Amino acid sequence: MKKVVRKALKSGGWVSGQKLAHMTGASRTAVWKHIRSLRQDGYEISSASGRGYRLEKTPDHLLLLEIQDDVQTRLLGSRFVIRQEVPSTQLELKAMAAEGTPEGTVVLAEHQTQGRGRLHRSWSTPPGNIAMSVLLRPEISPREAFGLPLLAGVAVVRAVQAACGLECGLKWPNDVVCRGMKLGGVLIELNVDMDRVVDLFLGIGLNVNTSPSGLSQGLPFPATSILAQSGSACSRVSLVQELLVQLEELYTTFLNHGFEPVRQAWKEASITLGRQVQASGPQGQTIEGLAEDIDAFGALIIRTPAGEAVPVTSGDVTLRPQKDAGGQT
Ligand code: BT5
Repeated sequence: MKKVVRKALKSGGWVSGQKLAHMTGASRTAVWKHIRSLRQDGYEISSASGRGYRLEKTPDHLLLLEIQDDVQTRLLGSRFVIRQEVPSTQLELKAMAAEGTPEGTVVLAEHQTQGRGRLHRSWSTPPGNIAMSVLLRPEISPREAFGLPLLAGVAVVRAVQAACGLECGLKWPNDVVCRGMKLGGVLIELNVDMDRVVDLFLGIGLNVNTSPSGLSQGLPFPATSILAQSGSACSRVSLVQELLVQLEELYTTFLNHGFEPVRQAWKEASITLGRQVQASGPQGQTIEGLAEDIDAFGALIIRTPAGEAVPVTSGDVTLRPQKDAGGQT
């Protein structure tokens, strides 16, 4: 019933208590209680005698009802769990997967105390950002799963453009970058049985409505947020909904047609290809050269000065400054 009241108010303008009572089939006192409960959730609702109620502002909390309301996906969001604070949404989702939660389960948290990056690094989640983990169960090998961080990166770039009107790009393998600064990152973790993926935990961290001063200082790679880049806040509810739509579309393409269409989409959003780069492998080795391409599994192909094409499958990449730059990376 609360949902009916909320939807009626969201259609805009004044709605009388009588009309709300009629729509919900409840008494005007019951309607008033729902209005009070919505206000407690953070909705700003004006009331005026003879006119009724009017929604002034929807809260930017990651409210479950708001996200579920209009989500346009079939698989992703089969179940939503929204927490105020968790150590890590990845850990939360792993525990739920062990209990048999369905594919498509989405965990979101307002705050993480032990947010995780790749290679045992940490991820900070100041208030107003997105920390999200999605459970997938593709019938693929671990090697094929290597393309999933790239797929998720494309989904983030498309969603940020569609929901917030901001252009950003992808730095191999998993960084979402805007004007040379890190806006977000992707973390994929797997449960594997023999040579098949059992559970794939797709984590996305995205700096959304944090002011520049609220972003972690002293990071090796400068950080930014959507607010800092565009100058205005972006609805995290719309952004999460759009992210799920883009993820589902790309994931379906990947399952039906393989990695190639995703690879092409990644190349279009890349800020890595065509640049001189330095890659550090997990064993600390350094590979320098031109970032030429990504292969059929998502490995970065670096053409060394000696002319050798070296595939890089893990680690990090540093972009060398461009001579005619302007810093647009
Ligand atoms: C990543 O790792 O970029 C993947 C981050 C994934 C985070 C999500 S949040 C939801 C889900 N639950 C989790 O616990 N994790 C996932 P990596 O490429 O290793 O980058 C980590 C590095 O980015 C750190 O070592 C810092 O230098 C930097 N960093 C940390 N927090 C940041 C932030 N909020 N914005 C920009 N850079 C950050």
